Amino acid sequence: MYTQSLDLAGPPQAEADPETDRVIHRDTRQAAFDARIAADAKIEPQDWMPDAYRKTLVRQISQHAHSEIIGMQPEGNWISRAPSLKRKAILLAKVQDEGGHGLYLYSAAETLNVSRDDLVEALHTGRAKYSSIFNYPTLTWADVGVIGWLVDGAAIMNQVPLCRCSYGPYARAMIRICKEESFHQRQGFDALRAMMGGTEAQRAMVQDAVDRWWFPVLMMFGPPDAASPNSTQTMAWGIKRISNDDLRQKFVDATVEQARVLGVTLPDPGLQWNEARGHYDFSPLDWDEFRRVLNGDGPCNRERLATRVRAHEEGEWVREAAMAHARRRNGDDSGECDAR
Ligand code: BYC
Repeated sequence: MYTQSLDLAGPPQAEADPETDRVIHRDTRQAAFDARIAADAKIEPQDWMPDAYRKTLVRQISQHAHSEIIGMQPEGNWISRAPSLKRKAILLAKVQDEGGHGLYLYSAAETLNVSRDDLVEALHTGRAKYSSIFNYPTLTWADVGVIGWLVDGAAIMNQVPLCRCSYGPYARAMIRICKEESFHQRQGFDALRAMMGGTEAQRAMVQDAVDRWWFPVLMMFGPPDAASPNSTQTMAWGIKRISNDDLRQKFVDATVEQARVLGVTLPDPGLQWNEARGHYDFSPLDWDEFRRVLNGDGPCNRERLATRVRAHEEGEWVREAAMAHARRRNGDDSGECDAR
């Protein structure tokens, strides 16, 4: 797994700058990096960066990419059972968007000198994490709407600040992703609104889905700040801009009114407006459940990973064909592809 250890650069080392051929010191580069971070300027792939900054970005961006790719499964499960042609077309496009987000993010990670194959292998062997939320099952069509409304809603809350992340390629990828996520959130809300205007059974189905997803969605934001080993450093580096707890609170505050408009009850008796804080209070979350899911023991962990590995293996011929096509376009094809 990409380590969390913040192995700071060792003693200053002399290195040759390939452009000027002059010997420059690591602490000079560190000072330039620190100055860029302090000035809120972007770090680009060709810029020198501390190893720990690079490792942290690889960890977060690749886990984010894995989440997008694994996140295609719970909703993909319902494409063939969507209740109308319109909903099916929307869902197809949405799931395809998630695949696209994964690809932008793998590309952003690759600018940090890691190979896509290594990242994918880390996912497939269970060394890399992906978002806890995708280890829960989609039992009914209402779950698809709730994923759009709540899961994508939480994702936007977390991802909008990442558009200002200090690492340029990640920040730029997030701008595009957030635009698409906004549409995803609205389509989820729209699907639920249609169901809430339907029969009693449909309304009960929506309420049941909200009851099952609400607490896992709140855990998407990560452990409480006091138990978040990475936050202090990633915030100092301008990767994360808002803490896990603050984002969770912003999400709760924004969602209560949406639930009222929809006509569903959020399943937390402790949820109430706190005038003094100017925020909604909510009940403590079950962090044991979160740890179990992260450790591979959620309701769908094994199924999600097995499905992903199988899809990767079955897609081998597509990757081979794409490589053969690329070689041919570059004029260095041996003709081996035609002979097959
Ligand atoms: N699930 O120190 P912390 C989507 C891990 S997909 C699993 O607070 P950090 C969508 C964390 O990695 C959007 N693991 O970490 C797709 C760390 O472990 P490691 C997914 C979690 O990084 C399809 C440890 O716990 N979004 O929208 O500072 C369909 C300690 O945590 C989780 C992103 O990936 C979790 N929920 O903060 C629909 C956003 N939470 O790595 C929708 C990008 C924490 O040290 N990522 N962990 O072994 C982030 O913003 C941050 O990485 C996090 C965690 C806020 C998630």
